This record gives sequence, C-alpha cells and structure tokens, in this order.
Amino acid sequence: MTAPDSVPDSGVSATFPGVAAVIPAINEAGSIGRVVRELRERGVARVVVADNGSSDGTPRVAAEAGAEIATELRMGYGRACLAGIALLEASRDPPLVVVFVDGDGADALEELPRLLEPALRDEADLVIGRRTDAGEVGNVRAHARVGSRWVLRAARLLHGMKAGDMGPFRAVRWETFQAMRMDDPTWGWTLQMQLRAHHLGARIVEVEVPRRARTAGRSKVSGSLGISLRAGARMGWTLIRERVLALREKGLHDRE
Ligand SMILES: Nc1nc2c(ncn2[C@@H]2O[C@H](COP(=O)(O)OP(=O)(O)OP(=O)(O)O)[C@@H](O)[C@H]2O)c(=O)[nH]1
Ligand SMILES: [Mg+2]
Repeated sequence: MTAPDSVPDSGVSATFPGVAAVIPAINEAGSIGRVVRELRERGVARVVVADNGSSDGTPRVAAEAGAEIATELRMGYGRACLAGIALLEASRDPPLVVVFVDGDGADALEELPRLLEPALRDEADLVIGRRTDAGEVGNVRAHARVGSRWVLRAARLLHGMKAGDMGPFRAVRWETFQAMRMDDPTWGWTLQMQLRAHHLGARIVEVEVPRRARTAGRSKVSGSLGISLRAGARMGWTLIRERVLALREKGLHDRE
C-alpha cells in the first residue's frame, strides 16, 4: 500500500471535500484513467484504486490520473474494496461518505451528485445506483440481469428487504459503513452491504442511473457464464449466511 497521506495533487479544487471514491480494479488500463480523472474533475476529494494484481499497468495509469493506490494480492472484489477502505482508515481524516465505482467505465458518473446528495445531506445512509435499461449501450448480458432479479426476490423472501438492484455504483456514509463490519471477500460484497444496512435499520435510498456496458477491456464477471454462476452461488451463500447472522444477532438482543 502507498502512504495514506500521499494524495496526488491534480490541481482540482474539491466540490465534495468529504467524499472518497473506492474503485476495485483488475486489468482495467483501458478505462481506469478516464474514470479516475472524471471523479477528480467532478470534485471527489480522494480517489483510491484498489488493484488486485493487474498485469496491464492499471495502477500506474490510475496513479498518473490522480488516484491513490491500494494493493491487494489476494483475488476478490470484496477483498479489493476492503483494501481501499483500509487505506482510507489509515489516514488522519477519514471521509464522510464513500462512493464505490467500478473501474471499467460502466458507471454513469454524470449522476454522481444525485447519488451523493442524500448521503451528504444526512438523509440517507446508503444510496444505491439502480440501473435502468433506458440508457443501455452495448452488450449487457441477459443472464446477469435475470440472475440478479432472482437474488433480489430471494432477499425479499428471506430478509424482507425490498431492493431494485445490486449495482456496484453506490454511496455510503462512513459511520454506517463502519457499523456494517463488511467482510465478504468476493462477489457477495454488494448484496452483503445492502442486507447489513437493511438489518441495521439504515436509511436506504435508490437513485436511477442508466445501465451502461464497459468502455474498454474484457469482462471479469458477467461476460463469462461460468464466472457468473460462481458469482450467483456466492450470492446464494451470502443470502443464507446473513440470515443466520441476523437471527443470531436478534437472539442475543432478545436475551438482553
Ligand atoms: N480488485 C478486483 N476487482 C475486480 C475483480 N474482478 C473484477 N474486478 C473489478 O470489478 C469491476 C466489475 O467487474 P466487471 O468485469 O466489469 O464485471 P461486470 O460488470 O459484471 O461485467 P461487464 O459486463 O464486463 O461490465 C471492474 O472494475 C473490475 O476490474 C477482482 O477479483 N478483484
Ligand atoms: Mg462492469
């Protein structure tokens, strides 16, 4: 990991001084520079790219664009996100709000202010970018969408959680993030965050964002049916594990 206080000076004055972005990325050299620059230009104070051992120069491109780099050599989306968070935790001045953004350029960053505002105004603890098909471009895979619909249906049945999407583009207040004690190492990450927020009684808001395809490079998940099935299995495990943990928590609470 780089020194926590080595924030690169991009010469941009921050419009969102209390906001930090965390971008999990592996081999996204074709898109990461633009994603980082756009976040910096839109006024995000700190941009952390959590690199999972890219071999294509992703961390170098990201650092040149103004990102701080967190390195996590064990593979996994959740592990990378946690490495990015650890870098923020190590600094003297943690952010008020963290926004998670994918490194492939698929997230609609023009919607960033709408995503951040409810959290910054303290009207929401977790703001999820719910992807709508209105803005769909390119090859967003049907199996990924069908799979996520099933997972959301199961989340409603098992947890009573109503959610329209599990999109990666989301903003969370720092104190809520800390209370969630996130630990999913891989693809259960986004679902775990929503379930934990739900069970904590956090204020969850959804904001519509256009669904887009990646702008460069190769898909790491939904482009492969095999990996998508593994991601789906991980989400199934997350649904069950979080149910058990929530029941255990309730049992402890009731005994007090
Ligand atoms: N750090 C880390 N990042 C990952 C890993 N797998 C994927 N990513 C990143 O997570 C984000 C989402 O992966 P994508 O390949 O875009 O997955 P997807 O959105 O389902 O698939 P696309 O249709 O290609 O967009 C990207 O920024 C990837 O670089 C991983 O194991 N570790
Ligand atoms: Mg993607």
